[in-house]
Amino acid sequence: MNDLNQTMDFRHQYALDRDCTTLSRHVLQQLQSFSSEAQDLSALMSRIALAGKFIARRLSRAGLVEDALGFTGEVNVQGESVKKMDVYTNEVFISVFEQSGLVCRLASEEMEKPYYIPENCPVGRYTLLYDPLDGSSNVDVNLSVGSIFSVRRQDGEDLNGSADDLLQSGRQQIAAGYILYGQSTILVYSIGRGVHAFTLDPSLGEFILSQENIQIPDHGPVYSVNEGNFWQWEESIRDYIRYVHRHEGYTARYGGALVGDIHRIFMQGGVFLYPGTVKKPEGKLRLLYESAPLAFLMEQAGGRASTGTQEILDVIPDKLHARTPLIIGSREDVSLVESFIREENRDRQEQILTSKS
Ligand code: AHM
Ligand code: MG
Repeated sequence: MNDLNQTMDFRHQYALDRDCTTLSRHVLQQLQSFSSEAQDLSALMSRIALAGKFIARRLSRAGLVEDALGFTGEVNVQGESVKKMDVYTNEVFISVFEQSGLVCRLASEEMEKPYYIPENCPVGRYTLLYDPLDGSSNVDVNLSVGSIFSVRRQDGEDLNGSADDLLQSGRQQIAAGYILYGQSTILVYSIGRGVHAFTLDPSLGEFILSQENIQIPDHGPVYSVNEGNFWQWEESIRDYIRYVHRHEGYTARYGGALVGDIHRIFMQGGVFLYPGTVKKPEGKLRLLYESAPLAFLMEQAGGRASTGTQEILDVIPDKLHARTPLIIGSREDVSLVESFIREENRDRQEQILTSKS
């Protein structure tokens, strides 16, 4: 082999096997601008990615380090037992935004009220809303979990600290995404220009573009729901489940962590459901930290997200921790579930009218 061939062979072995686009560069490319807003969004995404790296690192050694697994013994604002990792992940997001000058407030599923970073407030006109550790029941059994995030512009001064401006629809989001801590760590985001996935290369410590412009199929085989709640649902949801049981081409997949289940739906199509129950019609999932960010991504990928009767992105919450039923995924599958709900509502209306006449 001559010298030139040897050099080529060396380059072939060690060169990058893909175009190496980092997250911050991708944001700037998407916006085709170096405006201050573009720089802000790029910096925001880099901070979120940094939080993801801290969390992925801790999760990867959770069985080996102290205070990573198990419960703290406390109960959070959602009435749920707090895990040690819930506390850690919540604090990681706060730490990465302190002294960033970017974010004035952080509102999280784990905190009753938003956390203010006063030194950022004169310049940081954004609010980060997040679920730091989604699916935390999976942590102690080494299964996939995730973080979900959403960015909104701060509307007004919020001088009394009421954060009322956050009680607006999901259409106010300027960015949203999730980080899935699974076999590898994947960050999926959108700034309203498509949905893009980045995979963390642990040896580089960098998220590298792995899938651009993700589009969800109009229909998919998967239905993802906790069927253990079957007898607590309204009849319409039970009818939908009976329908998929009786028709070929459907398969159930449910991992207990929304981020993992939704990632599968993004990749393969289908529908994820967390409906309300007769006793709790609003369901379990929180609008601002879970449903609205995922709905933003889903619409960007060509899918839909609905409460069953309304688009998730149109729902205006009455409080920070408001919950909504969630039906999200491929357009045709979401519409099919809605058709069962409409039918039941129509039957109910007819019964009311007949009983009055
Ligand atoms: P969490 O954010 O407190 O972990 O709760 C949300 C999770 C979702 O990830 C998941 O889809 C759902 O709760 C699972 O709930 P269930 O065990 O009732 O099926
Ligand atoms: Mg959650």
